[in-house]
Amino acid sequence: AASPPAATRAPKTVEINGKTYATDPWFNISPTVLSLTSRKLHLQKDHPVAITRKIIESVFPGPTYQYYNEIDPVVSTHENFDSLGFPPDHPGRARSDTYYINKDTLLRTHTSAHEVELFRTAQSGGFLISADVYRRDEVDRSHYPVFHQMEGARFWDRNKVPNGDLAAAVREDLARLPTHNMQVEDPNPPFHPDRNPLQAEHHTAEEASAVAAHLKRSLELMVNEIFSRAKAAAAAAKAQQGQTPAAESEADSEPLRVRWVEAYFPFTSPSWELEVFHEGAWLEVLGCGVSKQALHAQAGAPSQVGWAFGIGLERVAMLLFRIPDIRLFWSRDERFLGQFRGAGDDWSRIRPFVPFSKHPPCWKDVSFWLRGASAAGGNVKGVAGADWHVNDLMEVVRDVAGDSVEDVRLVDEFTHPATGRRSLCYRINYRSLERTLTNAETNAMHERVVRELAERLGVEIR
Ligand code: FA5
Ligand code: MG
Repeated sequence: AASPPAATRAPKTVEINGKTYATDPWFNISPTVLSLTSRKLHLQKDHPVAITRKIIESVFPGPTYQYYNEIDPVVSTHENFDSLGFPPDHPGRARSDTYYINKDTLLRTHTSAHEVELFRTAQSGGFLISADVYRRDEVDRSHYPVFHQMEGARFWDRNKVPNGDLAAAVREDLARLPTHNMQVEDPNPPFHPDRNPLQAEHHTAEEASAVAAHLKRSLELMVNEIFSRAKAAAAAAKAQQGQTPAAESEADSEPLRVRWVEAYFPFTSPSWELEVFHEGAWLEVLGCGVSKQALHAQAGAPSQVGWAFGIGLERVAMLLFRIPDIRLFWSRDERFLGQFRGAGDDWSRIRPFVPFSKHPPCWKDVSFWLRGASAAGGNVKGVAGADWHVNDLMEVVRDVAGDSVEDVRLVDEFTHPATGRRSLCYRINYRSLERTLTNAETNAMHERVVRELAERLGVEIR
């Protein structure tokens, strides 16, 4: 994995939500990201992430589902990866992808980190966890190093169901769920011996089919609820503008289309992703599956059988509120926050977000030679090398320019014919969502980005 000289800048300890942690050379969390650990957007009244959370919670009611919304983001490597069956060499564990405090302690990359703990303690047979999660990633309008996920799970204890008939108990619970009228495409069988196997040592095909059917219906109902609310919001906005229902576009009256796609996660089998047809393309909104029995066993409850899902709250909120850029969620600008005021208590007041004036972009390029081993090439598309990872560049840009950067793209890659050295050129698009940046300001930011790239990543600017 790439090892930027971040450690040299690392503090000896860091404080996160009132607790102090000792760092070691694995530490790689930028000050910007550290400062976001206290924001907790999913708990802020009237914030679109919090409203989205509450709407989803309403589809998974208590007492069966218990809600956990304040679990600390600092977890062990064991919780985040090992307990879920991630192999030791899984790329997600790399320092280029994950924010580490020290070798054994990190900022959770997903809410699944808490599954085993809650399989042990949640007595009701179900839970929802909403929380901030952290990933080192690219910079664009749908990626941010901090976002929010909701984990959901439902499980049955085969020693406690009537007559010991697990499949019948699950089917009975399924029969109590409402129905919907979405168009659902589900072309694959509930499990497939190679692509999406049944955990044959632990349950029968009949049991897994019942659990899968309960899972799919539950999540379809959730998506249906979100999109019905999105549709109602759009219609209400039109009505307010004095447009009659006759002016409703065709897209608004089409039924919602969703589809189930086979997937792979180390902690579920079989597994699926749910995609929604949105503005002409299929968009992945969640991952899910039948929980691996090893998780229930670790929780001391090997007789549990059930399902789990993980959904990105921003991704759903962007659809529900038509929010075009993920940076907006972090805005403290009244022109953003003010548009949702009151909607947290009364969902009929949800309206599509109206962008405030779009400020002009200003892009600038930076070109540099890679150093050391990666300079010789051998790695693909400027993404990663022995001592180079594109996520390190992304982080430097975010650190310097913060939310004034809209996206960063590789625009050119070149290998010197004589020396074999590799050069990369990235285009950084500076654009604030809140105001027009002055030329002087943009130039100063870009100069600092260039300087810090040279200092922190050791690249040679061209
Ligand atoms: C996971 O994180 C799994 N833990 C999900 C899961 C849970 C599977 C339980 C099975 C059982 P994934 O990395 O695909 O999977 O992320 C899950 C969801 O989070 C995605 O479908 C998407 O909605 C959201 N998501 C992922 N990456 C981002 C991102 N960079 N920005 C915004 N949302 C994201
Ligand atoms: Mg995914």
